[in-house]
Amino acid sequence: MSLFDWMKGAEGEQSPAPVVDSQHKLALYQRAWCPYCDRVKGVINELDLAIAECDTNQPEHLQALMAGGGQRMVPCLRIEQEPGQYFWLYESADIIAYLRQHAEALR
Ligand SMILES: N[C@@H](CCC(=O)N[C@@H](CS)C(=O)NCC(=O)O)C(=O)O
Repeated sequence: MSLFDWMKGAEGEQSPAPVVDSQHKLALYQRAWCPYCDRVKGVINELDLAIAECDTNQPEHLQALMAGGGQRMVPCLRIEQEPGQYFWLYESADIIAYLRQHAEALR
């Protein structure tokens, strides 16, 4: 392993988002007036997926996002990899890439 690889690991690179077999295992944390959220929601519509939305203007959803994902930033895709065990995917571009890549398997 090179020094460069070791340093990347030391920075705590995030593991890849887990692949799941149903859109019902996903939830999008989002809120109104967020252009990044709107971009993700546009792609969800385009792909004809039905993904639950959690509005972080509601305190219980904001609290769940911060407790699970560690940041208040939206959009964030919650992926249920095992019952009750979640992976939190931030960044609209990464969420969109994940949905496009796995759309067929999710339907
Ligand atoms: N690079 C991020 C930017 C997302 C972003 O800036 N979201 C804003 C809302 S539009 C946000 O949540 N800011 C942090 C905050 O309000 O606490 C992405 O593309 O998803």
